[in-house]
Amino acid sequence: IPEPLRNTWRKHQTSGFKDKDGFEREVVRHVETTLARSLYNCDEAAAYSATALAFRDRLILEWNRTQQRQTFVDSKRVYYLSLEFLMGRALDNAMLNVGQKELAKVGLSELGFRIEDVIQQEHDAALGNGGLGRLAACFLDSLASLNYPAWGYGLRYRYGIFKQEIIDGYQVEVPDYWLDFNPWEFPRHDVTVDIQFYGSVEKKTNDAGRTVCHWEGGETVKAVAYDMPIPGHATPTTNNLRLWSSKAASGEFDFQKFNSGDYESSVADQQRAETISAVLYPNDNLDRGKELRLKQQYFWVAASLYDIVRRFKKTKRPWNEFPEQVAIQLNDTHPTLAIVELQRILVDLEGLEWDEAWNIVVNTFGYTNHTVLPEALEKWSVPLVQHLLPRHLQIIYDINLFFLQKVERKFPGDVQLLRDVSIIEESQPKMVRMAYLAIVGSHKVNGVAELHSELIQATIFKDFVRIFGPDKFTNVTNGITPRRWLHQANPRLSELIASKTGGYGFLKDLTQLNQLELHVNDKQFRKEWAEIKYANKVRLAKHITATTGITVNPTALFDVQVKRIHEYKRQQMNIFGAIHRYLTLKAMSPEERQKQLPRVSIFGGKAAPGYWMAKQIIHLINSVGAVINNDKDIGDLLKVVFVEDYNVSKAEMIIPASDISEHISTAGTEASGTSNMKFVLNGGLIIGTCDGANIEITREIDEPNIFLFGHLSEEVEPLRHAHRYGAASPLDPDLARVFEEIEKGTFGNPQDFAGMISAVRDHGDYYLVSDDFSSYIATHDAVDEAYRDQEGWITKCITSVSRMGFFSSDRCINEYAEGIWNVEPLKVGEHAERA
Ligand code: T68
Repeated sequence: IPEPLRNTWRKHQTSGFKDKDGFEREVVRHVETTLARSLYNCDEAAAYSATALAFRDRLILEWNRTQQRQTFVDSKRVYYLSLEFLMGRALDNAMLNVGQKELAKVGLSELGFRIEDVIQQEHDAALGNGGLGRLAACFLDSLASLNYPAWGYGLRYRYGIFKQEIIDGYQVEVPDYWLDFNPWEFPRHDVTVDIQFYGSVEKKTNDAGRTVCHWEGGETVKAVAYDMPIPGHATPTTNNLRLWSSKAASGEFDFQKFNSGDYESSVADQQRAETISAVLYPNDNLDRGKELRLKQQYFWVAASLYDIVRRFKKTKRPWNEFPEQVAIQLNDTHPTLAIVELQRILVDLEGLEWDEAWNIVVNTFGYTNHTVLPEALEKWSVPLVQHLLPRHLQIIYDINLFFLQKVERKFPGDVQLLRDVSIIEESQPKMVRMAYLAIVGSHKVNGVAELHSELIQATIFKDFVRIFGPDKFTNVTNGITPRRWLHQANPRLSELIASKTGGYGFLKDLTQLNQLELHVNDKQFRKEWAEIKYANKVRLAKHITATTGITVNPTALFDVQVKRIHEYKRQQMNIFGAIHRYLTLKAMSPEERQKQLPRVSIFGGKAAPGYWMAKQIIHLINSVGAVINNDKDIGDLLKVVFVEDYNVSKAEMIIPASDISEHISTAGTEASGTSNMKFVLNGGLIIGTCDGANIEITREIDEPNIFLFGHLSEEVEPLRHAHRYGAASPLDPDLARVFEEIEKGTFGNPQDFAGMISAVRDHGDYYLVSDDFSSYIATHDAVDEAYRDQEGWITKCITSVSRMGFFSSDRCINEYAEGIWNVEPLKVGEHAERA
């Protein structure tokens, strides 16, 4: 727009509602015009839609300004590539982050609605499986809150993680179609990228006499951008999450085929293209190597890189400045093809020399590893990659060749080493080892908790530490956003903390929580603390009764394990422990029983649809619940509850209601865990193994405030070895008693649970359930003891919360920014005017 006309624009620029009246006006306007409804038929769903649209309008204006500012300043940007973003609900978060929740609460009530009910209308954005996807969401919140110029890139799945129903004690999966009404996304039909698959590679000589590779033929699919604004907390910065959706390249079905009567195949192409972004793979910590998954990965990576490169090229800078302008973080190996794709762009399309290009690539990428479990390490079959991405396979072979030459120079004659570190595994068929490719193509590799980072350097990546030296490998312990996981999930606790720490500053600097320790003996404060926990438990108890029909006593100890169901996380040990408790109670006299502490054992989590053992665990939990919960001898002393369809919004209700939560993975298997941090931050204690971030939590809050048990990670391999070669210790007697009861049929057909039992008793007990069982049971007895002393318990809770400052994702993002990305936050005030 020419300068003389810009005044007209400036005169009419809006900034969204400013006060309660303005908010109400916007809601009414959206109800009446956007939704075409009126005060006579505005239900809670419509109230939600209109409120969301009112906030969206505000966000989008800030979003625009943020993008203008970032373009104007043109400093280095961070791109976070993740196949999963487990965002949960957006409205509450948006209201809190822009600081307008109170206003909306009053406004909605004047319009006839309770804000809590309106918030509950929103469908979770569930584009992730578990910890990895939720971590990406916390990172986006921190990046925006700290004013980093950052974008997330992901896939816009039409179906997120399935909805779980429990029918007759079994998990049933129901599709999660979440896009019916999604006010938080902006389709950018003008931002599209054509993505190529299949075809072949031709070598040609260009005018300069240089051989260049042309990737030709094959099929093309269109990527369409959908943007979601990511508001920072108490800052105008509103970053962008760009999700790609797939469409047929022509955009329409084939009219020629249609006219000639070939109706089916005329729509088939379109459907095939749309399949790419149709559904999230529901496996966590498991790699299945499916072609469609590889297609998803390349589709997303190629579209994102095209976008990033396009943005860089607009600045007209020389290519060697690319790593000074762009940092790309790979969330696990899922986006590793980005390394290959950038090398392809630079060499094949931009004409750079291999070495110059490779230097740029390596300095651009960082890789985060999230697991040591061998079944989760991604590998793609060479024939599959050859077929789908022929040019990329050539580049991977070249990367490998130059890498192995380097290894050979450093360790001459070590053929075994060459075989061990080769990006190509010499198996049948040959496989591309994505983690190795990610290491070779990145300048930094990090694990997600101290123990985990040590383990990857000592085990799966040890040869790479020898080759590249230790400086390439680092640790960034995970964190969580206190905005969602304290302020939003537990508003009363947040308010109480604010009253003792001089306001809400702790939400932006979580170390300020340490001031709470000064008040640990303040009677009134402790009383309010306990009341809040109780109120949160009452709320959860109501939800449990409403959804399962089970009544639970909110004064009982709430013992919670909510996370994906996986053998390594050992929900089976937890339910065996509950059976043991039941048998112990049954064996007592009624008088003795009455002295026991009442407990509610709460489970929640999804099993991957193809993970038979995990489904058996869910079935056992429900079957045990059905017996115990109806046993008159037991009454309130023990209840076993499975909360259906655990997701982010359920977590926001469950976590604040926990007294003790379980983080009991076999030592060395849980990379970090992040819910452990959420539970402690919400005034719950934890029982756990010396694994992942539990170790650092212990260091921060101190041993007396955590219930640790079980074998240490260095003991795990020797024990497994002993199991395998016969020298194993016999089955734990208490566990044997539990198995006996299951096999007697007390909890239904024993055949249904035979697999779980034989995994422990007959197949080497890989996850050491029997080895850890006695210390697990003894530690639960210690939990009971500690809980009886309510005053002592509250002291532990307050002390722990006050020491949790380290686990903010803000700290974590600052570590990435300094140690890996070399980026700085934008000073918002300073540049806002100029832009
Ligand atoms: C989790 N990983 C780790 N993976 O298990 C957890 N995997 O310890 C850690 O705290 C968290 O990452 C964040 O670092 C996962 O959640 C997956 O969900 C996943 C998904 C697809 C393929 C493999």
